[in-house]
Amino acid sequence: MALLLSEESNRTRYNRTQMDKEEQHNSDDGLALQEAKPKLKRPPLYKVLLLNDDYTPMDFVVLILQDHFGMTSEQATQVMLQVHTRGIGVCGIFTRDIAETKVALVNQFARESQHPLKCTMEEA
Ligand code: TYC
Repeated sequence: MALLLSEESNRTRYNRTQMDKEEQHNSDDGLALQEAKPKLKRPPLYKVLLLNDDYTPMDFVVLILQDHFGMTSEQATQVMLQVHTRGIGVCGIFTRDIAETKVALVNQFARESQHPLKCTMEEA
């Protein structure tokens, strides 16, 4: 009886050892693995702004808002008047490269047309 018990317990121990080995083989050798987080982030956005001045003709500003920012003449007139009365206004919100390009094109067109109109950008 003692022998029987002892044999059983040896077999139990053997099985446990085998299971441990398999488990170790199939797992991570003790390294803690963390699942990778999905790492897509939305790009930062920038407001493109127009600044008021005393000399640029209202029609010229309206034209810029239509041609560079896709506004109707009604929308463009509203934004132009907002800039005219408040000093500054938002033309649109874009990713950085697009905002930089719009600022550069608007300022270039204003300069070539000899108007002091200034366009700038800031993080939204
Ligand atoms: N203040 C200008 C004027 O009275 C008009 C104007 C509007 C100029 C908007 C710049 O971003 C501007 N002629």
